[in-house]
Amino acid sequence: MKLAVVVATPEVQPVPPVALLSGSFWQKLEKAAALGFAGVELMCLDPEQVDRQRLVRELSRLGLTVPAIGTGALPFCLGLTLLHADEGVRAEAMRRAQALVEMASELGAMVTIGSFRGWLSSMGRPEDGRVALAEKIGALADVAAARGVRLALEPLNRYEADVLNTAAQALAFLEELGRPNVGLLLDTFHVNIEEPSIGEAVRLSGPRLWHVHLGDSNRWPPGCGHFPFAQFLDALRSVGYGGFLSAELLARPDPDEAARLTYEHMSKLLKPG
Ligand code: LER
Ligand code: MN
Repeated sequence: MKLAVVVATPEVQPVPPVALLSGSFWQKLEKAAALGFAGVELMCLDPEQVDRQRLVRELSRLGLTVPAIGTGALPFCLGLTLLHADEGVRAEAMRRAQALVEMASELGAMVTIGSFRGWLSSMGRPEDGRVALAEKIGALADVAAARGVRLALEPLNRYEADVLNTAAQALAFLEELGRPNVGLLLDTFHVNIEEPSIGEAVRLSGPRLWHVHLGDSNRWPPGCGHFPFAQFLDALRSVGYGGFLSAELLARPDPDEAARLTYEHMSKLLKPG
């Protein structure tokens, strides 16, 4: 397992509260590498506005991987979600997501789908919302598959989503969806709120678990709340999870210190013995 940190690309304004590190985008990459992170998860709005040649050069120079591109800035900054009462918003959300899939294919990254899915309640009857969600994610998955990209669907707590709150619900949705390039992202902050059992959520997800977000019970850096990270890592080891653990948490006490505290706490727990 390797550690990553969520950073926002330069065009993302305002920076979402769960993206870390301060300074210019290029300074954030430098800082991530200097702290010891192996990866950066990019929260991006518009790949056209990112100097992707420079990005690839810098990632290679710093030895950083991009495990995932996050869609969370699309709802946060622009109010764009796959489910929405306004058809224009739904269409623009899909267009943006496809652009992120293209960027992900250049970087060998996944694309995450968390709050970007939107609310069932915005689509009228819940049954209609669910059908629309499956259509949207299915269509995006097909675009992604053609480019060799995987999507990671994230269960979110009940205060942030009215569909797919737990691993079991998301797995049932994946079963219906029938797209092998869609898997799961578990975020410890949401897991702590919704899952009947932390270990069981991981074991249930098993080989469909492709990505992890880190945040303590209060969404502060690991070690600043009461989420049982050691127990969580044991569960991840028991299913042979070898992916990234990506810090997506509140920038407290500040964006640099939050990243440093996360690295310090998690790297100790990951050390063998
Ligand atoms: C939202 O709380 C979250 O965890 C993000 O990963 C969603 O896009
Ligand atoms: Mn998350």
